Amino acid sequence: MENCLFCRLVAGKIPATQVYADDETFAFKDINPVAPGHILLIPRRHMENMLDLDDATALAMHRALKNIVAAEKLEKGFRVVANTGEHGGQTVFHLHWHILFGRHMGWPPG
Ligand code: D5M
Repeated sequence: MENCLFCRLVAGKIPATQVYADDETFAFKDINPVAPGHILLIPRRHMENMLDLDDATALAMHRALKNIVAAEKLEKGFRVVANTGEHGGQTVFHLHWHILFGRHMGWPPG
């Protein structure tokens, strides 16, 4: 998708600080972190949100998440957020999981 920010990022047309990559997924540091650790995990293939996620890609995303958690040594915990749609606060319409860590997370979110 030519006009999709994260498609362009995964294609190397926009710089990113890569954290993890495999055949189906890509992870990089969020440009506007809201926690000491803030990684975005995305599928390489364009899909708008959680509702477009197919079974195979969901498995790949989960496997990537576990690899990142192990590599970043997140045994103290972390939070995964998938802002979805207007009321969910989504601003980039290529599915991404925010992986937040490095501090105690509050609840409820804003
Ligand atoms: O989150 C979209 C997120 O994408 C937001 O936290 C900023 C991040 N972002 C936007 N552009 C970039 C680039 N170029 N690199 C890294 N991170 C970026 P949402 O859940 O859609 O509000």
